[in-house]
Amino acid sequence: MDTQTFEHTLEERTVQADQMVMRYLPKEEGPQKELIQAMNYSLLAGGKRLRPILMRETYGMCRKESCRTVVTEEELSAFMAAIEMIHTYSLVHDDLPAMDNDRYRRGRETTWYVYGDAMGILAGDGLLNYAFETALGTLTGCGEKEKMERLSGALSILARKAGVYGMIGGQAVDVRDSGLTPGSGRETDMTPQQREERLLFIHGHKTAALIEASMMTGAVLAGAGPEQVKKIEKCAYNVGIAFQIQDDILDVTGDSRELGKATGGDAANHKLTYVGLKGLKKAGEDVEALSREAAEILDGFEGEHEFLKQLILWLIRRRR
Ligand code: GRG
Repeated sequence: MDTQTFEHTLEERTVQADQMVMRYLPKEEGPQKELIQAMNYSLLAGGKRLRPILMRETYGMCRKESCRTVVTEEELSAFMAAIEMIHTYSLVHDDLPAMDNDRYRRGRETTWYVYGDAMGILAGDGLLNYAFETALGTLTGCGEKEKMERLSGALSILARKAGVYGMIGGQAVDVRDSGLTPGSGRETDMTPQQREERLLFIHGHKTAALIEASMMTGAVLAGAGPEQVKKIEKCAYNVGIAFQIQDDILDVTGDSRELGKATGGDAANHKLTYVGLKGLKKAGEDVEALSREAAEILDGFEGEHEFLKQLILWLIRRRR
């Protein structure tokens, strides 16, 4: 696939994912209208829609023509919207004054900055819950055993990877190490190896877990078996770690207008980052190596994955 075709396809897939998210927005009505406006404000702020795109592409790669209709595109789309809601909630909460205290995200003022702290917290809570309401909607009237197993398998992955043993767990360790909770702060007597292990724990949970959820749910909904799902998990872990390292790099070298958010926050918040640990050059090399390994894992799959592979390689050079 040449660069022009890739970019055109990416544009097309992003528009599709945008439309998908829009179809599932809660209606801005009732006494809680302001809460729903705050939820939709953050969801409609744009963003790359990377997670729903990864889900759809993995579903396409793993789907067998013979069982095309077990889980429909319609049901997949509910999961695509759900993962973007979970991701958006995490950004809304991460931006709060109690966490990163950011005023600018996705090229516009952050949710808490527009609607206030209390509504920012509730909008995040609302998005997380609405994500599960949306995905659970696929179970209504579902009598078929195989379909039920796939949908509930995908739901379990979503819940676990977003939770204590996934994203929230990673964020909690990050927040603690950054000294944001009473009596906390980075342990000063760690060896370099322990520091690297801690950083990989944080990156692997805070960032990679949701990327793993995106690709693994796509695979499970398509009917992939446990061995294939394991391979997808490893591939997505690599993509997630590379994505976070690139985020650390962009925090140092990026352009805030291009990124749609402030840069330099990691240094200002004394965060342990991959760039801080290994330096810019090695960080860039590791993004490349992790992404190439992820792309090789995909080559072990028979289903169509050219665009997915190009997307993973494109992320190496992303500027936003
Ligand atoms: C608050 C429970 C909780 C978790 C927050 C995701 C996260 C955990 C914090 C965000 C911190 C951060 C900027 C991490 C870097 C990786 C990342 C998730 C970047 C944002 O994702 P993109 O670039 O965002 O896909 P868009 O806006 O394009 O969707």
